[in-house]
Amino acid sequence: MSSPEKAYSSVFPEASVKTLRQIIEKSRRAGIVTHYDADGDAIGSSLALYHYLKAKELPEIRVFTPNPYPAFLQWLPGHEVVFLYEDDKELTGRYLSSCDLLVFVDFNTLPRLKKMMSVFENHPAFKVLIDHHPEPDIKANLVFSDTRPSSTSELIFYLISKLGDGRLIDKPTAENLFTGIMTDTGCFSFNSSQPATWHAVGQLLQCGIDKNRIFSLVYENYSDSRMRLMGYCLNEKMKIIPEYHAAYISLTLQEQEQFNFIPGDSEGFVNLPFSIAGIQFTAFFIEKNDHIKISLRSKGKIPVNRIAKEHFKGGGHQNAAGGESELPMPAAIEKFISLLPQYENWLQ
Ligand SMILES: [Mn+2]
Repeated sequence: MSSPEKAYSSVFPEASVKTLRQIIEKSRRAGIVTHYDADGDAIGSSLALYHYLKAKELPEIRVFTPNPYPAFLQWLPGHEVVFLYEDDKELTGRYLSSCDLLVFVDFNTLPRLKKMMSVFENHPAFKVLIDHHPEPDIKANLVFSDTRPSSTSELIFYLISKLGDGRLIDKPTAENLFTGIMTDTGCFSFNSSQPATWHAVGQLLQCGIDKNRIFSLVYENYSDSRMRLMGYCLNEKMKIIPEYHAAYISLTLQEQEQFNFIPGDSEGFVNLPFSIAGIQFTAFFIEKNDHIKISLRSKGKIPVNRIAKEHFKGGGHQNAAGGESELPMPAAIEKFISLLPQYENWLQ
């Protein structure tokens, strides 16, 4: 049996790990940056890294997201140090401009930061990218990227171990890493077939985390209006296209208002139709102020990242991707439906 610890050894060349160790030692001011509409893995991996760099006594460290993130993540240890770029562009811009170390976490291309990306144009800091999305195109001094790990959190667990600092993973760090792995695998229902993922989880449990409490804080913490919105989506908005094994749900601004929508309320909705026998391809359309945000999911070989990239200005993983459209809702849905015949042969 091969050791799970060796699973991603190709991601962590000795020379890169050594360079990172030296950089962490000499950096004075670090900025940890994650993507727009941050999810559990984005925040969990960023905050785990924050705790780790603190333990390494790096003098000043801050975490940044472009916009607000869901309430069900606002208990994660350290969440109070997360700065929202949208809240104070000048202050966050000033801090980030003076960083000597920037770590980009859980995204593969700068446009995922939306307007915040302008801060990083020609930025002189030492840049590190830690991510699990395919084909990263961010120019960084060090890139730790691989699509095999379940999550960026899992990758960070192994990176800290590689740096020889496994003992610095304390309970707050472990709670963040566990949350990232749990949410990016849909509670271990997908992207979690590798022993390395479970090895990491086993090690995190040994740090004294309360798995049931974390589950409850993330998944049993919604408002009643969110549950009613889910019921409405399933009963009135879910459409099934049996000949293409596809299903989609759409939500307008007016419907969001009707159910007192707050960020995070539609989390996981895109996966709901997979409970139906035979569904292999799902989409979720949600109206924002000036565009429609589209989430795509698939089973098997259907490359939703390619569809997102080619038709909806987005990208992601083979089975989980996102994009957007400037079209009105009915036209965006129609465009999605018109693409389905192309993928008929990819169905299982
Ligand atoms: Mn992720």
